[in-house]
Amino acid sequence: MTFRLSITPNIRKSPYFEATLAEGVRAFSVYNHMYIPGHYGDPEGEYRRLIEGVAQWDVAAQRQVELSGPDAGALAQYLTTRDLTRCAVGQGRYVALCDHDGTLINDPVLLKLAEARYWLSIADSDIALWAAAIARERGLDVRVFEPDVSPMAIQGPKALDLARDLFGAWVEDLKYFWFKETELEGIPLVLARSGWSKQGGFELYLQDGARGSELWQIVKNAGRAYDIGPGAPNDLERLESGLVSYGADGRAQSNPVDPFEIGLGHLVELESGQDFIGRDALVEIKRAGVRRRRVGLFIEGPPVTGNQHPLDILRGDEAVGTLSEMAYSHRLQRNIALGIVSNEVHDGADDLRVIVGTAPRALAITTLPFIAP
Ligand code: THG
Repeated sequence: MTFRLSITPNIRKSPYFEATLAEGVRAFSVYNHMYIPGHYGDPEGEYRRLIEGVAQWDVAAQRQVELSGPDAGALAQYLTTRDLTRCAVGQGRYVALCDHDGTLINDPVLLKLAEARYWLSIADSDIALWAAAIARERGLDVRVFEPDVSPMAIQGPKALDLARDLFGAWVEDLKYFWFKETELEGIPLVLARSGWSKQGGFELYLQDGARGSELWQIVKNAGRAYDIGPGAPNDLERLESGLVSYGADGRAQSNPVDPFEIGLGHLVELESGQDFIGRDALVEIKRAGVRRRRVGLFIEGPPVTGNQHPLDILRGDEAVGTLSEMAYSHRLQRNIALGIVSNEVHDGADDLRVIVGTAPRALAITTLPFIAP
C-alpha cells in the first residue's frame, strides 16, 4: 500500500518551507499543525552528517507558546512538574507538562527570556489553548500566544565550529539549554545550545517569519566549510540516544503515559513545595507504585522497515507492553526499539515477542541509551 499526505490549507507552512523545497525535501510529516521535513531522500548521508559533520534542520514546527506579563512566572510554574525557582533569565530547561490526572501532555523546552516572559518550545500538542485556558480560569495577569518564532537547528559535532563562524567565540561558553538574543545580518534571533539529538548543536529561533529563506541561506553558505547538508529530526539517532518523542512514545488521547513510565520521573519534583497541575495525581501514582517502565529493545532477525508502530509486546498471547518505534541501527548492526513494558516483565525475560509484518520476532530488553554520546 502506498499513499500520500494531501497538501491542504489547514496545515501551516514553515518560514523555511521554500528553502527546504529548493533543497529537495522528499517527505513531510505534520507536527503542531505544520509541515515538517521528514527527509531529503538520502537516509545514509543525512544520518552520517548528523553523526560526523553538521546537519541543517527546519524545526519551525517546534512552535513557541509565549507567556508574557506579571503572572508569567506563576503560570509557567503551575504548568510544569519541575521546580523553576532556580531557573535564570537566559536559561532553558527540559520540562514535563501533565494534565490533572498526571498524564503527560507535552515535554517542551522552557526558555526564560525575562522575569515576566517565557517560551515553551512545544512538542506535538495544543499547549497554547491549554495554557491560555488555565491562565484565564485562574484569573492570572498574563498573555498567552504563539509568537512569530521559528527554530532552525544545526546538529552534529561540527555545529560548534559553524556557530562560532556565524556568531563569534562566545558561543563556546553557552551552556546546554542556555540561550542568548542576538542577530545575523540584521535578522533577529535567539541562539540556544540545544536540539533534538545527542550529537551536540544549536537552535536558531528566527524572530521574523518573513526572513526564513534568507536565514537558511546564510547558515547554508557558512556551513559549506563543514559540508553541511539538509536533514531532519532523525528517528534512528533519537532511538540510539533514547530521546523521548511525545506523540510517538505516548500521547494523552491515544496512548496515555505518565512521566514516570516514559522515563521522565526526574522532571517531577513533588517535594519542591510548588503547586502544579497533576501534582496530587502524581503523588498518588507514586504512592500506589508505578506499574510500567521505559525500556530499550533489541529485535531479532533481518533489518526492520516500514511504519508499523505502535506494536504490542507479547508474552504468549498476552500484551505486556507497547513498542513505540523501531529501526535498524547501522552502528550497532541490530534492530533497536523503544517501548514501555509492565513491571511484571523482568529485564532478562527471554519469552518476549513482537509481530513485525506477519512474522513473530524475539525481543530482548536492554538499558538506555543504546549509544551514549
Ligand atoms: N528543541 C526545541 N523545542 C523542542 C524540541 C527541541 N520542542 C519539541 C521537542 N523537541 C521537545 N522534546 C524534547 C525532548 C528531549 C529533549 C529536548 C526536547 C532533550 N533531551 C535530552 C535527553 O533526554 O537526554 C536532555 C534532557 C536534559 O538534559 O534534561 O534534549 O529539541 N527548541
